[in-house]
Parts: sequence; structure tokens; C-alpha cells
Amino acid sequence: MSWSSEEMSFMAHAIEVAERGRGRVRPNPLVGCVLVKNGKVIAEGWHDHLGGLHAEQMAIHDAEENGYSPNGSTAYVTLEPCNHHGRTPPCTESLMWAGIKEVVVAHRDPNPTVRGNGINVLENEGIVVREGLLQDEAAFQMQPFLHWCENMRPLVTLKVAMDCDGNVDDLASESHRFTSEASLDAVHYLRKEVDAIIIGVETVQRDDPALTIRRVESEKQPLRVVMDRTLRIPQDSRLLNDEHETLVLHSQGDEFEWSQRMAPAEDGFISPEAVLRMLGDRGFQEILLEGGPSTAQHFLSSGLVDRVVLISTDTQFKQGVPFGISNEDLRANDMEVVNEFDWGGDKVHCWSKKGLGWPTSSWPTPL
Ligand code: AOF
Ligand code: ZN
Repeated sequence: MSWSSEEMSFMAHAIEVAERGRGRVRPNPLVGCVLVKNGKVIAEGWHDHLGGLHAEQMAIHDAEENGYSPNGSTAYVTLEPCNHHGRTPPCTESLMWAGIKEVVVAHRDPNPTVRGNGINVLENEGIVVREGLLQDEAAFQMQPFLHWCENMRPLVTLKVAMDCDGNVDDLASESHRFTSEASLDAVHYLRKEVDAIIIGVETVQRDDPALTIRRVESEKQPLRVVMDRTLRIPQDSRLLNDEHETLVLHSQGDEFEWSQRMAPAEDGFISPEAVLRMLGDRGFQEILLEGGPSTAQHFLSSGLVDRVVLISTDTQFKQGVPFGISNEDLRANDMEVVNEFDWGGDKVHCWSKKGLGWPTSSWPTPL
């Protein structure tokens, strides 16, 4: 199918407005829609937050609010319209009632409950449907959703900060921050992008981190997940005593209200696959791994790390604990450097599984 530059600009507009829901729609995808009549955009809509209107329905309302009838217009929508009664009524019905004559779709919806049906239903009602316009761009925007539909597990980003010799901790001193202010901000932006943060219990014992989003504004906090096979987590740790949720995964000992039992793998560690499957079942699509070297190694050797944000500082530790994962190890895991940043003097290398790409040119910080 060939598309005119005008059509491409309408779909690009729909992708642009879809961004407005970023951070608020999980486990749903970002979706945008514009209505076009006589070559002019008369309305825009996007899925703004979970439980809110779907993009098509918001666009139809917007047309009416702008004093236009949606009747006879063409809808450019980034995702195939749904045909199911979920948190909202089916978009197929809204489009039919509004008298939309044509629907242009960027990407099909792989969600098993809506798969293929939306387009068929519209066509059966005599609405012209064309699909595939800016499909790759739309797929990139809803990557965590598509990845989750396909694999039923979240995308995993590993974050590591190192001294100039590749060490992640200094046993000669108390745990302290050694990255730049800009790097600290970036990590808080990264936390904002994810649904959960995973760490190993050693990190809790050593650092007693809060793992909350504090340096940048956020409406929600990620779930904190501690891999703690033998339930060693100190009862007075921050993670267990603030108002936010923490999930402690262990495989023996008493069951606590906030904890969850997981079976350990043969090597005695809780299996990363099982953790990601469990989080995937709960609709989690993006995970940040902030754990120490052994947690990182575990996920990496299971092939379950999709992206790595490697922060290198000028600091030199006296008694360094090596990260233990080399660039060669990352390459052997089919990863490549896709972006480089300078965050307040820290050198940052962004690695990604081949073909996955990087969410935006400045991700995790805003464009
Ligand atoms: C659309 N337009 O704007 C979105 C769609 O349970 P619900 O109502 O929140 O629906 C969730 C599913 O609907 C979601 O997983 C995806 O398959 C589709 N999302 N569909 O027609 C939209 N956000
Ligand atoms: Zn819908």
C-alpha cells in the first residue's frame, strides 16, 4: 500500500498525541487518534490513563466539542480499534455510531481478546479500513505492550554505576553516592518509566535504599521487588517501613503478609524467569534492575536483560567490588551500544538487544 505524505502526517499527528498518556496507561498501550474531514484535522484523542476513554472515543467527543460532526470523517488511529467490552465499551461501536466512513490503522492489536476482530467488524459494517501506515513507528511507541503480549513478561533495563576501574562498590567506605547530580536525576526518570524495580537482598543490607521517585515529579511509585531467597531482609529496612509497596521473594521461612514464596532454581537462586513471569502475569511491562553484581549476572546469563544503562564515573574506589560483566559479555548476549550520554561529567553507555532500539533519543530523560 502506498501512502501520501498528507496521510503520513495525519498518522504522525496521531502518534504524537498518543505520547500524552505516557506513564499513565499501563498495562494498556499508548494510543492516539485524529479525525480528518475535507483534508483537515477536526479532532484529536488519546488514551490518557488506565480506565479513561480510548483514543477513538476521546476523538469523537473532541470533534463534537470543537463544533464538528464526526459523521463522514476518516479516523487515523495508531492501534486497531478494540471490539470488546473492557474498561470501556468497544471502539468499533463508537466509530460506527459516529458515522466514521474510513479507518486508517497503523498497527494491529495483538491482545488475544481483541485480535483481528476490530478490523473485521468495521469492514462488515461497510467502513473502509486500511492498515500499516507508519506501522513501525507505532510499534516502537507501544513496544513494552507488544513485547508483553508476545512474551508475557516485561522488558528489563539494567542500571549500573561504576568507578573508573569498573567497580560498583567500595568496601573501604560506607555506601555513598558517587555519580553526578544529573545521573541521579536520570535514574529517577528511569524509575518513572518502569512498573517495578528489582534488587537483591545484599543491596538492601548494604545500602538500605528507598528506591522511590523523589528527584522528579511522579504520580506513582514503582513496586519494589527484593530477591531474598533465605529471607534475610532486615526488618528495619526502609523498603519495609515506608508507605510504598515492597514484594519480598523468598523460598523458605515464615510467610509474611508482604512477602511471596518463589521456588529457587537448581543453583539455589530464585529463577529470574519465574520472577518475570510472575510480574508479567500482573501486567508489568517494564522493569528496572538496580541490584548488585550477582543479581545482574543472574538476569544476564538467563538472557533476560534487554537494555543496560552503564554509568562510568571518574571516582576511584580504594577497595573496589568489580561489576564483573564486561563489554564482551554484553556483546555475547547479542547487545550493542545504541546511545551515549554525558550526565554531568559521567560517561553513559546505553546497550540494547540488537533490533530493539532505544525508546527515544534522550530516554530515560525527557526529550
Ligand atoms: C483501542 N483504543 O485507545 C486503546 C486500546 O480494558 P480496556 O478497556 O482498558 O482495554 C484494554 C485493551 O484495549 C488493551 O489491552 C488494548 O488491547 C486495547 N487498547 N484499544 O481501541 C485505545 N488503548
Ligand atoms: Zn477501544
